[in-house]
Amino acid sequence: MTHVVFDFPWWLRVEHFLNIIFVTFFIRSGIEILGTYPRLHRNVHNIAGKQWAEFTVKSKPKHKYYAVGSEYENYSPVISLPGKGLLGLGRYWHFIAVMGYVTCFIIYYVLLFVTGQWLRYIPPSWGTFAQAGRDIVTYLAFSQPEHVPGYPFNAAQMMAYGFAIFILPPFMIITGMFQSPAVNSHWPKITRALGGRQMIRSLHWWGLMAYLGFVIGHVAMVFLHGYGHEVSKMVFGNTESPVAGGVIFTIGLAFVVFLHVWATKASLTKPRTVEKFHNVIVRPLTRRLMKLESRQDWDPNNVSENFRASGCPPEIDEYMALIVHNYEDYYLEIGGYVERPMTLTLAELREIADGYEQTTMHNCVQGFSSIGRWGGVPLHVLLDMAKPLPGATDVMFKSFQCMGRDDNLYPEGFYYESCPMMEAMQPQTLVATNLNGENVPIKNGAPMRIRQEISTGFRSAKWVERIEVVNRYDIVGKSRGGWFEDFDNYDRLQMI
Ligand SMILES: Nc1nc2c(c(=O)[nH]1)N[C@H]1C(S)=C(S)[C@@H](COP(=O)(O)O)O[C@H]1N2
Ligand SMILES: [Mo]
Repeated sequence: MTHVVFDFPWWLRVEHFLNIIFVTFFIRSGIEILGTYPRLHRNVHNIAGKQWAEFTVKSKPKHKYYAVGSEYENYSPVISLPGKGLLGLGRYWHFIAVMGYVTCFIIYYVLLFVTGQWLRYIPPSWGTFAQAGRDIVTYLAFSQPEHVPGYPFNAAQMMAYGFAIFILPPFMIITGMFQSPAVNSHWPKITRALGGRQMIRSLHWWGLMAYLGFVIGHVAMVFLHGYGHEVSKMVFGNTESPVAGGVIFTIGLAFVVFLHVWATKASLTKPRTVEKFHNVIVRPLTRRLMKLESRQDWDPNNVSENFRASGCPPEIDEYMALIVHNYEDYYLEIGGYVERPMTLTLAELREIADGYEQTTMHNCVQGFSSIGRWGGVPLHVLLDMAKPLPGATDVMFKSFQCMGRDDNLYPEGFYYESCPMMEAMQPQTLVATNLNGENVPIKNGAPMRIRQEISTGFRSAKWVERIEVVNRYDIVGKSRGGWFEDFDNYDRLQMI
């Protein structure tokens, strides 16, 4: 392998340019995502006041219940993509970038190994590590360290590039993946081994810091070594035409800036276009993730003392009357595209449940988590009783909660959600009547709420009145299959 000439082949230059696009999109959309729950915790229970970092000056709303969006931090669109607390769109861009980045990276890794170019990042001896330290001192004295003999850069650069190419990307992919409810519910042991949901989120944030540090250091180095000279290596593969190289590279950077401005503007003015683009690129992945079964086995004795609630309980008379009469008049309707429509009282549901419980982790799309021991009937059991007709594709859930009235951030209409039949048939998709051995509390969806354990929290409809099997869901509401899908651009297949 020693015969490999460490040059800058065309594929490496292309990858470098694509990386500028992906990494900057990751950083900006990542900041948007961080802003919707601008606190970092270590503990999966997110105990209030125990955060180790906070990126907001807003205090938490004082009211006992508050609208889901009221703790969002609205960062400026200059910093975050797209800014203004638009979590749904920030997530679209983050995951579009994931698909592009991972694809390119796989190709890039293969080429690095096939061509032997990967060896350029492998220190020739232990002495290279000490040399890297001395190089940093040299830089601090505003001089340039010598190249490692036979390599295209000095020891400090070798370390920094090696870290950015072989350590940081897998670290970000793993800590990113295990924030996906489909992934962490399928591999709960690995999730715990990595330190738990909030630790993983915090580690992903440290990765963001490492990327920011790398980008700042890398750009500073380029200027220190001479802009045209350095960037022409990434244009022509050599330093022979620093002026032309500098001009072409600058045009490339202007194109990256243009992409960011376009993405930000499109998100703010034409969210539907971004949504369609996202669905084409990302849904092949989320559809696959839907096949991962939730097999969560969290410790039933270590549930969250305060299972954090999102959203304001219904205030309509019908629901109030149910509470006053201790839910004795409640019955769940299961109907629609089924052979045998049914109504079931709470007592009947509990009889069918026969003590069934599952201890699972709640993943709010904003980023917080809780652990609860839920009791109830797996939805597939009820569907087997109701017998969906051939051609049934989805299951819809209608809530008692009237959003315009109860959650003042939204227009008039009842909260609803839906899921594809495959998700409805998942072993841990639950019609939940109990939380931690008690009736489900009002704040968490009394008397019955759905648990969609492979998806983010908003898909688990609370205060559910009716379950309807359908052969199409897009004729309800604004056609996207759920309240937050319709109003906040959250994806219906929110498995990540
Ligand atoms: N009807 C209704 N269901 C809802 C919501 C809501 O506002 N209304 N919020 C969703 C969101 S965003 C989350 S994170 C979970 C929160 O469940 P919890 O309150 O039990 O934590 O409920 C989901 N189900
Ligand atoms: Mo949520």
